[in-house]
Amino acid sequence: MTDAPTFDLTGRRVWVAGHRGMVGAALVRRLESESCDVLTVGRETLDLRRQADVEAWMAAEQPDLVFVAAATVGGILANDSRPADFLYDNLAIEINIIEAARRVGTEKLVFLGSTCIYPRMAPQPMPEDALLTGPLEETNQWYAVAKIAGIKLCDAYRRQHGCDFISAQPTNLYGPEDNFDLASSHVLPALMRKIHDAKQSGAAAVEIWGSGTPRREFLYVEDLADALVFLARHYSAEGHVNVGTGSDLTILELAEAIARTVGYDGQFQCDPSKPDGTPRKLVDVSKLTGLGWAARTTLEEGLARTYRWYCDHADRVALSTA
Ligand code: GFB
Repeated sequence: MTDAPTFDLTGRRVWVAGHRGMVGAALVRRLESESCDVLTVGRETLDLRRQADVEAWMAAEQPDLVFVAAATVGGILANDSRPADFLYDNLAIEINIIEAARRVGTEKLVFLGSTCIYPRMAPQPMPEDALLTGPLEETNQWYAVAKIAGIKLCDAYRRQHGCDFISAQPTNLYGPEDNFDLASSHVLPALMRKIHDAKQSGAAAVEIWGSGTPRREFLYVEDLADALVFLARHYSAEGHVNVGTGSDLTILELAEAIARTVGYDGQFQCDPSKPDGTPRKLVDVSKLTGLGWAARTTLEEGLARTYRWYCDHADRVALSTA
């Protein structure tokens, strides 16, 4: 059974940093069912990489709870080709928000990690204490180093300043508002778009990057948003908490599942010139289930909902990536 909340959301000012991204947008939708005031600010008003601006905005807005869902993110090729952006932007965003939260007396802060923080050859499923036990995957080490620093900042601020700052560590995510740009997206939206286009054009085959054999775990973003609200309420300790479904599949199996959702019966062709990345990254969710939370959305349901969103927004997606 879940313990009584350590943080009550009622009447609180809750800042979702990064509300236009997939995770932030899902958090804003999830918080609509809570009696709290949700704060958001667009990047045209506040550049989170500018420390003085972040401090001034937070001092004026006085959030009680902050979700750090803002980040420079992308799939395997984006990570590999823009190492400076992935390292600098993410370090800057997290140090600015975390330090400003301490200065203005924010009561609670929830930071988000990423599965690439774990060593490339971590034991599977990956427990929280696998962190920093071995070398990182090359393709996304820059993003990983920034995210590890954010987790450690939360722990350091708890130890030195007594701040109630916690970290959640989500597995690969998907859902409405995902990035469907083929050059910078993660695998799931990329394959959904490619398979949709192949169905429309009657193409006989769809290209899959790499060997199709790496295994990945996929969490529907609305489940993540629910887990983050749960952790904000119930978790108050040093050390991050994995958030996942507890099961994974190969990239080729994912492509087949998306093809069933889309209604495509063509073939898949692997392109070995593209990187595979980490062979497997399934997170161990026993810490989170022990706290009383488990994912609810099956991959089949999540794919169906995401595909419905994609079809409803296909014009916007096409325009934004032209
Ligand atoms: O999702 P993804 O880009 O990143 O790729 P990671 C996962 C796997 O899918 C890799 C393969 O083996 C890709 O080669 N794949 C097959 C494709 N077809 C495609 C395609 O059309 N597009 C893409 N993007 N992949 C990311 C990290 O790692 O995961 C980030 O780079 C972050 O830093 C994120 O941690 C959660 O799962 O390998």
